[in-house]
Amino acid sequence: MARSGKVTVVGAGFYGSTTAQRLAEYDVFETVVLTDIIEGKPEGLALDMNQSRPVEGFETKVVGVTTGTDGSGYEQTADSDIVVITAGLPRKPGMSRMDLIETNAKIVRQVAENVAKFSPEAVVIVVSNPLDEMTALAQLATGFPKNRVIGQAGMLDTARFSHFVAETLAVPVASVRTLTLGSHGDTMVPVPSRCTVDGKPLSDFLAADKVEELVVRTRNGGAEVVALLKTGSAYYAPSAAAARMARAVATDAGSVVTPTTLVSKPSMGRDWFMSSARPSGLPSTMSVSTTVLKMSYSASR
Ligand code: 2OP
Repeated sequence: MARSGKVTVVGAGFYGSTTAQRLAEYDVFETVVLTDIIEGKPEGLALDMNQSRPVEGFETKVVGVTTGTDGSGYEQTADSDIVVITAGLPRKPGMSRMDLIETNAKIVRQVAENVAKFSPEAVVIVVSNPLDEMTALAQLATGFPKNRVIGQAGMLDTARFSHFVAETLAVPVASVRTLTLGSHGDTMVPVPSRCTVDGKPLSDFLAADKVEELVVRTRNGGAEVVALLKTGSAYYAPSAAAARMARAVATDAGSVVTPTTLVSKPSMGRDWFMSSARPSGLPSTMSVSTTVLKMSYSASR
């Protein structure tokens, strides 16, 4: 099988390392680079993942790189086709994603500048929180065209909605289709009217108050995990979504995802970051869907 391309995952916490692992196990990339500022951590995790190759049966090479805040180490990420930015602090119980904005903005800005310097042609997928704002910041700091800086949130939030519906109805998750739009935060918009089970409307199976419970649980899906973990936030579902988006971009899969991206609305006099439904594949082919419901960020404020 032909493998091609280089994908870099910035940040080797649970989110970043599980994303790197999933990307490596897809076995479609030549190289997965995992970076972190904690000396030895990305190298150790990369070695560990590489040692799993005979068992899992993948040939992709994982490279771990310690980076410095001065940009040292980034040369090993050079010419990445895709960069997934997971760097930054996760939430603690009781925190909103917005509580992370000051700390994570400094980190994401510095990472984005180094990404722009060393991988000027990359597609950037941002997962750091607060997601919509960090995606906007990364687009501004890289100076990349808007269709090359996308945030991962809608796919995760949609997956959570689908899981809750499938679990509630005790049906296979594969029979459920849902859609979640809007910001990756309190103004998230799960869309029950777009939810089907075996092709039939969700309202055929659940009363409106039950549907509303699932909507609220989806909106709080990340916080529910944070409250249980006590330290750190979710990473299995988030990394599944981030890795799937990276693979969709790399393979031009034509799948439908809901990225957060800058959508210019000249008639409104400002630009917005939002999650919207659109075909994936190469971001340059993306077009704004009319199903966009909620706008979450003004980059020109
Ligand atoms: C979540 O919702 C980490 O923001 C991510 O779990």
